[in-house]
Amino acid sequence: MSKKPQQRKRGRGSFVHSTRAAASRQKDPVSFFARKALVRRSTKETRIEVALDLDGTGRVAAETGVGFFDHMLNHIGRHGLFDLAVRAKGDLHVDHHHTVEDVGICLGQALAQALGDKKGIRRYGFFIAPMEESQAIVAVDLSGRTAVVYNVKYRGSKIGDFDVELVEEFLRALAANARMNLQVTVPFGTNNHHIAEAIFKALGKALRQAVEIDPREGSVPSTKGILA
Ligand SMILES: [Mn+2]
Repeated sequence: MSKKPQQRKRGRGSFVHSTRAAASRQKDPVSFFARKALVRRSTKETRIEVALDLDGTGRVAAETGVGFFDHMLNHIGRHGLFDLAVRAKGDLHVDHHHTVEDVGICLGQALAQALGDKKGIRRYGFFIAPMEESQAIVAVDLSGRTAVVYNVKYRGSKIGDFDVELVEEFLRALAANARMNLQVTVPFGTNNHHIAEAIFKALGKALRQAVEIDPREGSVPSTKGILA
């Protein structure tokens, strides 16, 4: 029918995955552009690159220098079916805080960028993830307004050398920069690793739903006509 879909030019480095354009797989005109983003951010505390393709296959390369955090980023990408590359060089000699929070900022910005005007998306997503003895419930609304509910109790403050409070820091940074409503509840669970893992898996699944193109939705899914 029409011309070949254009891709937005974003990448400069080989760091970015070469992925097929969403438009080549979906005939829906609302996904005419590839839903990708590349975010770079440098401060005195961290240097971060995030490449994101919402219509990926779940390929993730996460190198933040924080092993447990890389493991969690893998869950977001794998279960969100995103292609996601995260490279961070942070002040880990201080602690993990700046690195984890700033990756949240960059991933949130990448989400917002890749979503563009949000035309045709489902907007809402939710998932209940069981993980051994733990369960996490995550609900998201890509509303353009930031709100976070984080209702999680851990046993102890660490997962290996990772502070569990950083999970919340990451999620708050992500939600603020993606401008979404993010609600996380863990009704039960005893193992900190399982609790965190359930949260990140549920987040990936919920985001996948929310960013997905709804074939019946031809415009921005809001009575206001805008999600910003
Ligand atoms: Mn694990």
